[in-house]
Amino acid sequence: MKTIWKPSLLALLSLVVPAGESLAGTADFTVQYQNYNAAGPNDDIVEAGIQLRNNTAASIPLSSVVVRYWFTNNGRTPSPACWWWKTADCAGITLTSGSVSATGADQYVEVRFTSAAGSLAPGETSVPIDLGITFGASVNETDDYSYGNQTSFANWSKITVHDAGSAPLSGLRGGTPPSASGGGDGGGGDGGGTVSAEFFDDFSYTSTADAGFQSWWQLRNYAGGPGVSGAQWLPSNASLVNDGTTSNRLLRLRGSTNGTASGTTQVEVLSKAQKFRYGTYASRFRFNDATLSGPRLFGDKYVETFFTITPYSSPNYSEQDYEYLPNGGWGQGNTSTMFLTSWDRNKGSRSNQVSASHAGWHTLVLHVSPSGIVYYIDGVQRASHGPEYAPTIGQYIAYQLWFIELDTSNNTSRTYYEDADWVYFAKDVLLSPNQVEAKVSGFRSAAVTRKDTVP
Ligand SMILES: [Ca+2]
Ligand SMILES: [Ca+2]
Ligand SMILES: [Ca+2]
Repeated sequence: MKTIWKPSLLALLSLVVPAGESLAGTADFTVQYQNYNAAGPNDDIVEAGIQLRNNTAASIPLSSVVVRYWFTNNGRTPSPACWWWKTADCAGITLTSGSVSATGADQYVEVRFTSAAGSLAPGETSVPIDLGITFGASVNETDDYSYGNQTSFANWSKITVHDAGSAPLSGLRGGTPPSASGGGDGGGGDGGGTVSAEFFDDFSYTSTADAGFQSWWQLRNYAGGPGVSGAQWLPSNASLVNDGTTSNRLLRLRGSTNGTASGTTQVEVLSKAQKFRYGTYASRFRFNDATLSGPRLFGDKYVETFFTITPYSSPNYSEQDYEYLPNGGWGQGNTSTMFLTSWDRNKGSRSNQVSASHAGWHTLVLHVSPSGIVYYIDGVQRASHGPEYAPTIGQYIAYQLWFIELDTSNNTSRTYYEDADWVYFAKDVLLSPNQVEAKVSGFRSAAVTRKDTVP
């Protein structure tokens, strides 16, 4: 085994001349690559210099993406290693590998970033990641998809960038992945997110009395938790409204209180079907800090939520929650906080918090697979929970607005609210947030306001 060569910092400052290569797929990132060991295509080591350019207008946390290097292992067992000059001991990076069935690749090494890796500003290019993959014996590199005899840094589309947590060939953010050879796991090799069964509702109804709405959704009218004891759950707290001056319709959920339990109403909209398990769940959703009417009182702690659930009484109970607390609560004082929480009957729960106002429209994308649960907000991964939280049976999709506690000192009526523009589910495939947006755009272009092919 050779020692992995560490390029000098001086050499790293000289580079980056775009090669003008045409890049297919999404283009949030451009990968630049130098083969540090171009002289040894048939030895025991791959040595790739990799750097990422953020092509978007937004700062992107590196922890939200991964880099995949694709190769054939020629029957050997690879051991990935790396140095990264931004943090000399490679802190900020972890490496893993996985199997794949694709043209030029039966395996890939995935570079992941911890929060310590920071963010890439718009237009910024990272320092090089020095990726080494050792095999313990000679292998052929020239049959590897990501291999190139490229002796200085230049654009390279065959090393790819994906959303963290995505399936091997999915969640594309930069470069062109190898073509899938057979399989049909729904991962798709086209970066376009091949979907075999899906559920979509643009909430294009006149009212909740519409037969279409009633055939897919149920409005809670029975008392009980969660929320303030004695509060009512009112079907009439859900309605369909116009999106401003447009004809696009929104599902609006309202909760009201006058500071007393009996004067408090909550709302739940639950799918009639309990058939959603693995796949991509998504909703474009408006959280609000302001009230619809009356004063905003920080003594009112309440929850605006999009979530999945199985009956709490079930031995197979599971749940994945986006729960936004505009007025704080649950130990957060008055600080607006998003709770991202996964539940399992036997394993308890795991939660991450984002302490910031989320007022306004957001696209929520949830990946649920046997590997675990990943929460995205506006394309940025905000939480990842392990396989112990993967649901074991079909789940419902739901929205609620409910009160944790009330400001009982003020008897002025006030109404809080949230809006859902659309909801989407793709069965057994993990779509990137960009792919979800593309699906919804496609439905709208085709004038599809609702669709359900999920068995
Ligand atoms: Ca080599
Ligand atoms: Ca090979
Ligand atoms: Ca809509």
